[in-house]
Amino acid sequence: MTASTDPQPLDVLIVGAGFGGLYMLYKARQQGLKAIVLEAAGGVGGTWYHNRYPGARVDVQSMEYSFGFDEALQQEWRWSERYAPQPELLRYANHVADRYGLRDGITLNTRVTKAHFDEAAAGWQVQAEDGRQWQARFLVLASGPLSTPNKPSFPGLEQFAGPVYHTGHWPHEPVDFSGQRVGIIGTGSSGIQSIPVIAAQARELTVFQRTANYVVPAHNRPLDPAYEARIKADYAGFRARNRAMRNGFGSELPQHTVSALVVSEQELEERLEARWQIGGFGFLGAFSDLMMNPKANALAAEFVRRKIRAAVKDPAVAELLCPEQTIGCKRLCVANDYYETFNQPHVKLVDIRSAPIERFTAGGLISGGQEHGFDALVLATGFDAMTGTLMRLDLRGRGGLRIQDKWAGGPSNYLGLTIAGFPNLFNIAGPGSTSVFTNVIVAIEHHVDWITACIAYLDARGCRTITATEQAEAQWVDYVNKTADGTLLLTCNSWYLGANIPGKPRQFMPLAAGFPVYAQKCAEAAAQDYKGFELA
Ligand code: N01
Repeated sequence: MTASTDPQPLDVLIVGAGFGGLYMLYKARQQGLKAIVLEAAGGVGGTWYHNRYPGARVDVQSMEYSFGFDEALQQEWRWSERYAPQPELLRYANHVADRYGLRDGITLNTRVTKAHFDEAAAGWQVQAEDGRQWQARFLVLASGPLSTPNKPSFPGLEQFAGPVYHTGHWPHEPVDFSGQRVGIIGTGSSGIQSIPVIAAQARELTVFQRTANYVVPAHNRPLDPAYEARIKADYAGFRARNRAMRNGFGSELPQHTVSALVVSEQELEERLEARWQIGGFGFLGAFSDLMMNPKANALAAEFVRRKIRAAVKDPAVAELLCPEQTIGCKRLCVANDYYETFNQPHVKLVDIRSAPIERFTAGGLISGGQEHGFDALVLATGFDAMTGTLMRLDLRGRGGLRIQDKWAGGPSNYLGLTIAGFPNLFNIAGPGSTSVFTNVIVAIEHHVDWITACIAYLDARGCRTITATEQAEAQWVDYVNKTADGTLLLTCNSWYLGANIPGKPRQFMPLAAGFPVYAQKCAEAAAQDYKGFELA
């Protein structure tokens, strides 16, 4: 392993051993580059290493949410379910690390805290928490868009006597809620997946909800061997069709070009019902304008509210579970049996919007003047998304420019990949790219392929540095903002906007242009000799 004593700088230093870091290491080595990964955790897998809460599973179908870079890998790996559970995804990450001999390039239990650009060396000086240092020509941040848990500072939380778990940082030892009274705060994707599973174990479950969310059924089931065989018969074609989709997945569903506003009531119902029965994100593709037109969106939202009222027996609880915001503005949730869970007598729903949490006590919390008791607390309160992990790094570019100063008003970058003032630095699946709007593995493969091609280009021409120009970056930020402007994505308080973190600048962070358009723009910049960059 290259550490401070090694006089030879690395070609590439990669931060994070999730899917992004693993593929980046593989690809860099394929290209003959000397590369390593530094990973804070005790194992590979990133998201799937940390998010091991009860019920954690992917909500993009397994046959799509997997690497497509190697035909042999995609042929040999077998998923057990339509939506793979977290332990299987973690096994997959470990399989990839072993299959491609990546482990000797990965240093675990090593949290990068500092990375400074060194002008004289035209590269990066990187330091870990324990003081070890590395030098590298290129720095690739594969630290994940959803990797820094959001732990709100609830008054008096430290007084709570029981254990507190965060879904995004779940312990590795088994957590047994049998016979316990459990409280859970948060009803986003993590909360919604874990609530039915915790309810099945706990003696009592109290769900503290600030904002109700739309949940479409997953209809998870064992993977159909006939479906698997059909996909594997032309996996490359399947991948290519998915890459041509706006979100990088879902090519098996027909694309509807019809507006929800022009069909009869019966046809509206039938089409939405058909997508409901299929399950998953395809629900929002039932019509062409659900994410563009508020009236069309309202029809789909009302359809889901009718489903909630039909599923939940207590009308008052059903009403509380009915979301008010536009559907799809906050990320749609996909899960099994979520609404039905609230029919169980030991599951209670508490509205903390009308009666906010006042404070914690040793035995629970007080909201609306009423004490709610529980033995263990689960925070399903999400992440400081997209920028949180970088903003906690001592990351300094040219002339000592700090990322905290550069991004004080919100993230800015070029192509979602590079930051003006930070030469030779690449960010995988970060803000300004379609990252979290796509099947993230499609986003990762695209980013890594682009980055490695860029490094090959620079090396072939003897260039030492590449830096996005201020002008290209400003135009890109403008493009990211304009793309969101025409949509309903700005109509609610989502983590896409940073609205879940008090004090975070309100800026729409991911690019809503769709993956094919985005990939085309990245390819065009590369084909025009890295237009928008300064090469030196
Ligand atoms: O986090 P979230 P998540 N007081 O931010 C509430 C991916 N993911 O971990 O909506 C009270 O969505 C907050 O309330 P509100 C996926 O991209 C994928 O669930 O802000 N409540 C909300 O209900 C997802 O979108 C998968 O009013 C507070 C919840 O906590 C992303 O990760 C699975 C609060 C947080 O929801 C994040 O999902 C899981 C406070 N102070 C996650 N602060 C799959 O692939 C926050 N909340 C299946």
